[in-house]
Amino acid sequence: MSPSVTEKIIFSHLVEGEAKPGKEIGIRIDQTLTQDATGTLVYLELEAMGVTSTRTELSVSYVDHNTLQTGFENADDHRFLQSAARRYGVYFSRAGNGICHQVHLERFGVPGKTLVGSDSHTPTCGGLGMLAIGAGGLDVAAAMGGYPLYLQMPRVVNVRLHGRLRPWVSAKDIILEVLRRFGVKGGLGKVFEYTGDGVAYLTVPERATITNMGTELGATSSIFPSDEVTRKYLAAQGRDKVYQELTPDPDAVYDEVVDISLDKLEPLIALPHMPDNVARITDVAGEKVDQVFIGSCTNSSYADLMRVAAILKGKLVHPEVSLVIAPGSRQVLSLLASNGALADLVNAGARILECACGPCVGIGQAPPSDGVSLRTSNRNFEGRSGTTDARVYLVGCEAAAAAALTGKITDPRELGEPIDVPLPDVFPVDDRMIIPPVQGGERPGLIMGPNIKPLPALSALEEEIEGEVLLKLGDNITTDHILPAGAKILPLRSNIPAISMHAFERIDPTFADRALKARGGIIVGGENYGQGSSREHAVLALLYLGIKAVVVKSFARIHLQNLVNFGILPVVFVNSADYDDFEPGDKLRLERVPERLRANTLRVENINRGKSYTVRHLLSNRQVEVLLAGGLLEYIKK
Ligand code: MIC
Ligand code: SF4
Repeated sequence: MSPSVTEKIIFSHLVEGEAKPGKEIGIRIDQTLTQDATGTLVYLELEAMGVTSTRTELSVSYVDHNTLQTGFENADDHRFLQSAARRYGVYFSRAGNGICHQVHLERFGVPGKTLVGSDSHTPTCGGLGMLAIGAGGLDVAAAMGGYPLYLQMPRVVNVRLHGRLRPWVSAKDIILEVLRRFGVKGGLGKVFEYTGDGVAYLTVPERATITNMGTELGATSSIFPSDEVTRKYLAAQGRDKVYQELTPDPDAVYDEVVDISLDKLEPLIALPHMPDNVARITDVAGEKVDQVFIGSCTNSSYADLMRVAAILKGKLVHPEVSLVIAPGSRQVLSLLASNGALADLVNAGARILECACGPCVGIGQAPPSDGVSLRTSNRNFEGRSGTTDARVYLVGCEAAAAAALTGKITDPRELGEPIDVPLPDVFPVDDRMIIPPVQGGERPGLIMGPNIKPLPALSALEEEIEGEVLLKLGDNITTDHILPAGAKILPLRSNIPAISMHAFERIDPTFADRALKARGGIIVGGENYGQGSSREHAVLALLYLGIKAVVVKSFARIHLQNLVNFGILPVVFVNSADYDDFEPGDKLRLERVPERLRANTLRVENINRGKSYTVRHLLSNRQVEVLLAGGLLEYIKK
């Protein structure tokens, strides 16, 4: 057998199961990362599991999301996380040091290793030849405690890149092309592995742009080989010691193969409100733009921002455009500051933000009413920017900078002579904003602020589940719909009772009240329910409000696992057309749940219609037992 890169890493980390596509496997995890908005729960969960110190080779806790401190909540969370890092032996990347994925790529990622992170864009480090997977906090906590990460053995899609990108076409256009072909649910159960002669022309940060946004395919991960380009990047980061070459066997067999001719690609753009709604920039050129945001874990690297600076140098941002730039890391910002590019950006009228997620997840810089925002980030879900009726488009840095100057969507090829930004041979490495773990000594306690509340109580799945359909939803419901982010709600991430009151509020502001009055209920939905973020809050809020089951046409990967981890029953219609028979307010009943769950013969009775429907789960036997126990914490205790 001739393995792919993906298989090589899985085979060398396999601790349970058979590596056959679709079957559940358990893999050993070498590294973990958490970020502040999901991380506070991770450390509360570690505490609940009784773990005393991490068993991974390396674990890092980042503060990069909730850095806007409009009250004490986020600052208290940062202090809590710092105390947790000390307690568990975790590296602590302080606020200001940068976005977790960018910093992990620069300072910690290692080819051939496994990484799990409590953020859906963890696959960014796939750009270094790492198998990097996003997961809910509880799975990350379990990995930190030395448990394997369980997942479905993925099918591997080989994306063969041919030739070289033409001037003004960027790595962002490659991933937008993949999204155009596969769509937001086309990656379910798959890893996208990039090969071909075109790979050699892409730098590690460019590869990382592609693997980062592979998340929007619903994929398990995305990965590039580790080659000479990887070696040079690691050497420039002073980390050549961790380099190892990792390429697929020459006759590796893949489950699916697609070809992309890089020399034929054009600048692309994702139209509102889905990342797979991809068009050619020329199709929409001329539309007026109100805001441009350059940043996020997708496009905020050194070369990205250098190109922007070169485009803006000596010019001024269009009078009707607000240009906002957030560098991905302190390393990037420091380079821009020392070589003068920062001055070019500032002089052109850019509004520089700290190195954090910021506008990407609605933390400040909401666009104006009915406005158009052009962003280099990865998600343009409705309302995520903080302005419900804003239209967000996703582009690469060059197109973003072009629009900032012209005030309208502009083909970057109109900018003239191409700009070449070579990566430095040596990056200025300064890790002093990363506090290393202390070896030995006493285990300090956790410092909890008043907004940090205990996890909700978990209980075993009931014999019979009965409840009203509280919401009937369509396809592609995102976790931003289920539990929105944004500057107002994010500070409640450590307070489940308070954050629960915001569940589904953009779809139905009465939802939380109705759920509490009805003492819970059932959610009915369409395809790809729960796509997007890894936030466990999108499950914990429903648990708190008493939701017992979610019946949909299909689930997104991380969200399905989160439902299992907290004991909410996730099932799918066997016959998708049955979905049409359900209405809000219908009373539903599921009987003999444990027995039928184990046999996968569950039925949902719609009492109002006097009819019953077959539904099934997509879980392994282990997941069924986790669910029956009332979630992973209870299962581990058992
Ligand atoms: C996002 O991009 O939606 C986030 C915020 O990074 C989330 C994590 C979170 O909700 O805290 C993600 O992608 O997992
Ligand atoms: Fe942060 Fe946006 Fe990346 Fe999520 S997608 S980690 S919010 S920059």
